Amino acid sequence: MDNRKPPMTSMTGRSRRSLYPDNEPISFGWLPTGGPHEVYYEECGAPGGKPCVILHGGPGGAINPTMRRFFDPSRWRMALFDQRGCGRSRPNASLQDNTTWALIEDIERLRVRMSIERWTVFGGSWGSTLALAYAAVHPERVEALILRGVFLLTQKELRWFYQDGACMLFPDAWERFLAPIPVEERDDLLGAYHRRLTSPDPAVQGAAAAAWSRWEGDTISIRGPEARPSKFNEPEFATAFARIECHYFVNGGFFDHDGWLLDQVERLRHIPTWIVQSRFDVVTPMDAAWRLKTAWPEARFELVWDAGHASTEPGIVDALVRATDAALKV
Ligand code: STX
Repeated sequence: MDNRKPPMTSMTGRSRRSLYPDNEPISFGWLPTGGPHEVYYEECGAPGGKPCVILHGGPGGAINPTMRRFFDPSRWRMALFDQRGCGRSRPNASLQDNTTWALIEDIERLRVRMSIERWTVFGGSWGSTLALAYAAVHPERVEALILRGVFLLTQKELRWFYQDGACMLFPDAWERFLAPIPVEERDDLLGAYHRRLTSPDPAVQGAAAAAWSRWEGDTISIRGPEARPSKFNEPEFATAFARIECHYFVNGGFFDHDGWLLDQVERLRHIPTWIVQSRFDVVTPMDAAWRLKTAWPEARFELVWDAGHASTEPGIVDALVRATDAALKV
């Protein structure tokens, strides 16, 4: 039997790009913030290369070695960091002074630390939210934007994923998400989860964090459970991820009003931008990317049909690698 995999092709029959080879950080360290947080960062790729910053998802996720492989390491100088409370940043899972505006200040601290004037900003999911918010505050620092699985952090998107939407596609996983919450509290699942994820009882926090994180792990890929990232099962990752996500979501991303990000687009339209979106993204459905594209006709918009939310879906890797190559010419 011939069990070799067929070559990966796009819906147009063109062969697909894959990730750049694995590469090791040139340097890493912890950036002081003047407050309780120390932010872990890495510099990767070519010291004299074109600068970019890579923003991870969640909020509450972490950087990982795959994220640097979307960029040609011989041509880009990449900065990656674990956002406050995340990954190797200290203290882990802390919600203190943890807001979108604080993260934007950290991005600026990192830029100054690395003596970079302007950079390309790359982010998927919450990373796209943070990229847009950073560009809205510091448009003069952004050379180009590469956004995947656009998430505008509106009430509509939160309702879809955490209350009444995605449950229609994943009723089996949804049962597990509902399990820690008594029936009387299920009209406001974000609120019910927030109370548990901020509980002084570590057992209550841990159970809620496991169920919260599993829901996202279960729905993230079109390829099914085999593609679920194993880190969602690690208690330390799950706790930081769930606590920080829920904290940002009950606070509406700390934005001035619902839909604030979309209202900033007029000021960003001069920035060369690539939007990569999956048709079957259940976590951050295409509605947000479409609204962004409609408000921003100059942005290049690439729709990938055979993919879900994960950045590692083959069609998404292909589109993102082509986007970072194209951004070299900006
Ligand atoms: N959260 C979407 C998001 O940014 C609603 C996201 N989802 N999963 C992730 O990020 C990780 C893969 C980084 C955990």
